[in-house]
Amino acid sequence: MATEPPTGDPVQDAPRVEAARHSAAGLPAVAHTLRVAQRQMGLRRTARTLLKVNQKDGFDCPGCAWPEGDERHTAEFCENGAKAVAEEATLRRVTPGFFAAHPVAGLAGRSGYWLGQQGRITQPVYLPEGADRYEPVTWDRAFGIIAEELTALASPDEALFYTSGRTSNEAAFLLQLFAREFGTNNLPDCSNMCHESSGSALTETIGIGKGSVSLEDLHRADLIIVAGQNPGTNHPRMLSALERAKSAGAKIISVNPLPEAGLERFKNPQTARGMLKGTALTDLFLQIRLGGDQALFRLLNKLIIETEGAVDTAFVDGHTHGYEEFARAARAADWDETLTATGLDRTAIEQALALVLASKRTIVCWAMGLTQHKHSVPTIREVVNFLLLRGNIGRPGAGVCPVRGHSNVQGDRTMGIFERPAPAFLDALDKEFGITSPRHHGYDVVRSIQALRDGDAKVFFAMGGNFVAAAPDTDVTEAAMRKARLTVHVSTKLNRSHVVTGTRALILPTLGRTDKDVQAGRRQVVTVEDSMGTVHASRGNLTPASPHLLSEPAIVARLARAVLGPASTTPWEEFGRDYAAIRDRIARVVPGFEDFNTRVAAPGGFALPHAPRDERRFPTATGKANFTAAPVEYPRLPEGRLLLQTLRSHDQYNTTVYGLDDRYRGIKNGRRVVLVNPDDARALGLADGAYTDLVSEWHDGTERRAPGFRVVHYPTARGCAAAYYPETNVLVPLDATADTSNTPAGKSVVIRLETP
Ligand SMILES: Nc1nc2c(c(=O)[nH]1)N[C@H]1C(S)=C(S)[C@@H](COP(=O)(O)OP(=O)(O)OC[C@H]3O[C@@H](n4cnc5c(=O)[nH]c(N)nc54)[C@H](O)[C@@H]3O)O[C@H]1N2
Ligand SMILES: Nc1nc2c(c(=O)[nH]1)N[C@H]1C(S)=C(S)[C@@H](COP(=O)(O)OP(=O)(O)OC[C@H]3O[C@@H](n4cnc5c(=O)[nH]c(N)nc54)[C@H](O)[C@@H]3O)O[C@H]1N2
Ligand SMILES: [Mo]
Repeated sequence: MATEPPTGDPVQDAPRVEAARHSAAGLPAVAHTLRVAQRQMGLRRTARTLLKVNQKDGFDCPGCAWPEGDERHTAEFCENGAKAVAEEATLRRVTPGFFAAHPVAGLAGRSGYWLGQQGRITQPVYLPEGADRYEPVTWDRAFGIIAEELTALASPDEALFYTSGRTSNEAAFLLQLFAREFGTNNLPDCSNMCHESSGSALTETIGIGKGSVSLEDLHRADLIIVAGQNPGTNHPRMLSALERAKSAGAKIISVNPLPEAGLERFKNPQTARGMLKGTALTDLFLQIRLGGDQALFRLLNKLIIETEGAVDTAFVDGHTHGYEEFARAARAADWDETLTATGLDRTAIEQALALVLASKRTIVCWAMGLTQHKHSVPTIREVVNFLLLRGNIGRPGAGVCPVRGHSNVQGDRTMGIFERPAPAFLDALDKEFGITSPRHHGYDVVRSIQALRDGDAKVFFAMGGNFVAAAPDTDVTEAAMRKARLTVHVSTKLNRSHVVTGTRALILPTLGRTDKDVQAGRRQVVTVEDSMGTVHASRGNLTPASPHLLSEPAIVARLARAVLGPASTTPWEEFGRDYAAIRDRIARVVPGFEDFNTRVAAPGGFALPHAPRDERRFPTATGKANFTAAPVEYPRLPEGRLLLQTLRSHDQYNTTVYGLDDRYRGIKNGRRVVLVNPDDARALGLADGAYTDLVSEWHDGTERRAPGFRVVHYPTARGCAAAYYPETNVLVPLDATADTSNTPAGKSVVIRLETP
């Protein structure tokens, strides 16, 4: 039967390589979607769920954070959204019988793919000290165990509360409230590994860490620059917006070391023309070296400044600060150094400049290609400089567009999931609940790992996600996690983090986005915020995988009561029963959410205020948009080495592997591949199809090894290589992080290829 999980471990990594594709979506994507969905859900459930994705009366796709817009199609989802839904709505089940049959040590020998394929977890389970396998546990006992460990800590700061970005606003708000009432700001989240660099750079320069454009703006832009992002795989619905912009006359520049199929041509499955011919998207492809973006934008900025009439002086004079100092630094930009840093030729940069100067409305979109480098924050600040020069912020059709990953990662941050909360936020929280939140900062992801490693943190609680697989330096992270007294995971599916445990461990199974959530006899809705700051409701419609599941808000509410006891005056029971009551409190604590319950009832929801976009007001320290003038940095490679980026294949969602193909890049049936420019490979004596180890070299002299990768000759930029995460996280040193944001620098790892 199609919905049975595989029994053996099917990961026989035996990659086959075909020609890479030059277009994305189209018929193959539709066929692929239906095949994957049916395998997990069967035919009836496939139809029932896929028709509800991203509909105004349906649930928000648990895939990416791309917004839906007002005109929706009957099938408002993409191939990879459908895979995310199928993964959650699967009919496969992990029951107590499964845990009885599989000791944890055995599960730890399985691949993440195999673990994920086993299905939805149906009951809470507990791994007692010294036991070799998880056993069923009641919810009350589970909360009791957590309370026992938390109250035994010497300080609340020995506890860590991690959040992955699928959590609803309501659950996120409760979790941060609980953590602060308990007494800590240790609220690391996946954002620390994701768009933290964007948040850091934007808050300082424009006063708010979020993007400034709407879908409408994209449709109206003259020029869209997509830098360091692979939307064909990771935000497929963005291709429709790019197509629409193109048909209204926009130009698109892609800046990427890889030629990504989705940016070359989009075959829109919603239109007949799209299916047949498709739309060419990219007008100019800048095949940049990894980490060369700051140098590129700095030179473009110099060229703009040196072009008569190109700077929007009215905007610069009226709305910005620091222009003179920045302009001095920009004028000093050097062509030769830029060509070295970027690997581009002069003509390509001149073509880009021509498109930039011809545009009155420019948007820059980016994702992990800009955020996961040592110098990511200055790189993104340089993008801001670039947009400010020509007044491209706070004008229709123009602005910054950091494209978020997880479907509610932006909302979780808005709800206060942040280890460095603003004092004004804590003041409002304290006033509303009559508590005293700690004011000192907590740990982010990397510091949490260091704290576990050094014995400074002892309890790890995760609201979703797969911490040990997503975090860098796998061996160090896993060893750190094993030192914890207690590890707790609120999860839908099994993953690596459940089998790398502390002395005691709990798995608490929860409802997902697609599941119907009924509390005290009443159907509940949750809310999410998309990448463009629109907040809307989400309602699942499937019967939950098991009657034993609790919703995320119910779990936090019951946990909080178990830990804080009757002394807490927060109405946790009411919050667990009625999410509207949580929203009433959010409305009083978080600016922009006034009248939350009424406004979110409107189909499509409402847009949060964004001062730079709405009124060209910049709530920064200077009260203006800030130009910044950091020195230009780029990675320098020792002889015979390559710079590795760790990225996503088409068949995965972060650490969740759906399958072993990366269709657009022509890779089949395997994930242990390393893409290398053919000239570099030849210089290193490596034929296509050769096997090699990846050895990363860190400047403290330590080395890390990932064995057995098949070399694929691939047209990436010279000096650069690419391989999939999470397999390559063993190579990323814990200390290799971005300045200021502390985001792991997973897109610039110095490696050598070593044939054993
Ligand atoms: N199907 C699917 N959808 C997803 C996800 C998923 O795993 N699967 N993950 C979600 C999440 S959490 C996130 S954060 C997003 C991630 O979305 P992306 O950021 O698109 O994901 P990556 O695969 O990391 O791709 C990075 C892209 O940047 C390019 N790049 C790398 N380094 C550089 C550089 O130095 N300069 C430039 N200019 N380009 C560079 C790479 O070649 C690649 O095209 O997607 C979200 N959506
Ligand atoms: N080397 C390298 N490392 C990276 C990256 C990279 O590009 N390179 N990217 C980074 C980025 S951008 C991110 S965002 C992180 C991702 O880090 P995480 O968010 O921690 O990881 P995910 O793989 O998205 O988490 C998947 C798990 O979430 C659980 N889950 C799914 N849905 C739900 C739900 O509705 N509720 C609950 N409670 N649990 C659920 C399932 O058990 C599933 O196994 O990884 C980061 N790590
Ligand atoms: Mo992400």
